[in-house]
Amino acid sequence: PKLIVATGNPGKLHEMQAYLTDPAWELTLKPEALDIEETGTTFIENAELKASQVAKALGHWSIADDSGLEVTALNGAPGLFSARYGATDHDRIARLLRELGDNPNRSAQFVCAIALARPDGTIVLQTQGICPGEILTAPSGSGGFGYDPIFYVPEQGMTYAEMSPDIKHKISHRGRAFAKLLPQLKTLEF
Ligand code: ITT
Repeated sequence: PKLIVATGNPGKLHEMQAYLTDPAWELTLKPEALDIEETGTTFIENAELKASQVAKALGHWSIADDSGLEVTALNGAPGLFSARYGATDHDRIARLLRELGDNPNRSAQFVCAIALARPDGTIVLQTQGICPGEILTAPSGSGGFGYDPIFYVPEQGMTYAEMSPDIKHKISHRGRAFAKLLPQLKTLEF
């Protein structure tokens, strides 16, 4: 069946496509004009909102990702507002580094919630993945998207932006969410 990927973020789309390789699903990008307001108070709620409303509007299966970066010393900001924290990736990174300043507590985590909706908008699967890390004092690396150049993962000794796509896909918040989702997706009847 057709599966609408309910995102307007090209970086996310690119990564989601790397997980959604089962030929049973015919991936299709959501039309740009169909923009869902993110009124939820959790990542899961927003992922469900986006998947459900896009599925209903188009009459096809839909999958959505809601994600963000939670910085401990900023009480979890930018969190749900990660996309709205600035106009461009550059602005968002600059603002985060400014607000964190020389605070010695650099601890942070990336969170990714994924939801899958049936053509009638019913949510049938939802899952969440988390990747702990640290915020650097300056960007490093050129891969990935968004906050990747300032998000350092101690286990890998690299920022998300320094990792090969393969490594990021394995260890990232999105990778961990999809690792839980994919086995369930396989057992679905459609
Ligand atoms: P859609 O809602 O259309 O999918 P969005 O960019 O608005 O796109 P979100 O509301 O979920 O999506 O915002 C997530 C933001 O968190 C995103 O814009 C990035 O700035 C950041 N983000 C999420 N995953 C990331 C990743 O793997 N690497 C870097 N930044 C990421």
